[in-house]
Amino acid sequence: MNKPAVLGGKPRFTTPVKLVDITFVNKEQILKQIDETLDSSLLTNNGKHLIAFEEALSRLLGVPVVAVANATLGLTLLFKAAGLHGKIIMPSFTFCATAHSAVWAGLEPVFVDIDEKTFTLDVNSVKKLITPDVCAIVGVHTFGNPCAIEELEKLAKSKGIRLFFDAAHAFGVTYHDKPIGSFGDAEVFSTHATKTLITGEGGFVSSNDKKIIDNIKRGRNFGFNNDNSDALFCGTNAKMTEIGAIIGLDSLDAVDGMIKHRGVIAAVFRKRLSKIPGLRMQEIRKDAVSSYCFFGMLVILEEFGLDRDGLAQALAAENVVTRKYFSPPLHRMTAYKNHATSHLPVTEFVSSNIICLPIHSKVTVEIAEEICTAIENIHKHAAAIHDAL
Ligand code: T4K
Repeated sequence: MNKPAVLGGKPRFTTPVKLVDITFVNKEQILKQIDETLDSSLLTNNGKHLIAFEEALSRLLGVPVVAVANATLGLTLLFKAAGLHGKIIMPSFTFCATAHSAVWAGLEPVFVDIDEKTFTLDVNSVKKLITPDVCAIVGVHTFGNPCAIEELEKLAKSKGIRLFFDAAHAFGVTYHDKPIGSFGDAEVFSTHATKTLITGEGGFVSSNDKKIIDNIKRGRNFGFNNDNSDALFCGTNAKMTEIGAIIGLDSLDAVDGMIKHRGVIAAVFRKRLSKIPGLRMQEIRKDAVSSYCFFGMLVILEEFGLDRDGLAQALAAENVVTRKYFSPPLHRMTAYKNHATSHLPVTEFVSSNIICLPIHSKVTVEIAEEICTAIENIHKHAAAIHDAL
């Protein structure tokens, strides 16, 4: 085998293998619809493409949905719409938007530990932190792996508190053959460019609770009544544009094939990388199909020979882009430094060792195999790389 690029060998890829790479199904159709939309001058405010996008999502997930400008505002509007007050339980191992949205809605996040294998909420840790001032739990379907849904539903019900899911990564995920979208009291998806269903910036909330859906519909439009003659409450502006919806409708046509492809690439990674000491891949919940929005694995220094940062650096030299989602965890961020947080050992461990590999439609089986070969080679030369870095 060649020397790894980080030690002066030839990079395995001549152009970067990006972390995210977007494929459109019918770019000409998108451009035609954008052209017509520009000519119509109806760019936003409940236009026909937005309505078509919401209807398509609702049909697919079997639950009412309301599209929003991004998942962060979707979460904020949801917490407001549910009339929550007090503390809200969530993982610290998530993107900061999960907690920021709660704070913007006047709530106090309580960070809870995760499970070391699935990277999702640890139900026993949640149980321990439910006090009378906790009003809700937010589970995050991390990287597209569903939370322990039934256990959390049972727990929330027994405590009389609300249960929401941050499904930012989870479009295209199924659990017991049912699409993610109708679990808990509501779920919030992101359709940001880095996700499986994309509108550029965007997201949507799905819920069987009519009050929540109606309230978010008003809330995304300043809190206006039906004829915009009066603001019934202090809403915000969280509307999705027509151009976003046009891209989203195209993206919807791509999702099925994309999820299948990601499953194939994930299988290649699992088969090859599980043979290398010190690499622990996220365990996908039984009876679930993950979206593999991100492919996350832990790098254990003592077994692999390099830590996560060393592997990231060595892969960068091979022209493979990686990301450390989510590092640091939220309770280590400046924004939350004054937050009372219990000890979160698993979160600390996962967050310090996590690395996400590229997984998308342009990562072919050959590219995935080549990434695995690069990692094998890096492992083989780990001691030399360790000394060189
Ligand atoms: N909850 C969870 C669990 C989340 O992960 C997120 C967002 C949210 C809630 C909130 O959702 P939104 O309010 O955003 O709808 C990105 C995204 O900005 C963020 O949406 C996402 N999670 C988070 C996991 O990742 P960055 O700062 O890491 O992204 P950035 O710009 O560095 O891009 C990552 C990679 O994607 C790069 O390699 C470039 C590539 N990329 C990026 C963009 C924006 C593209 O190829 N095309 C693009 O347009 O935060």
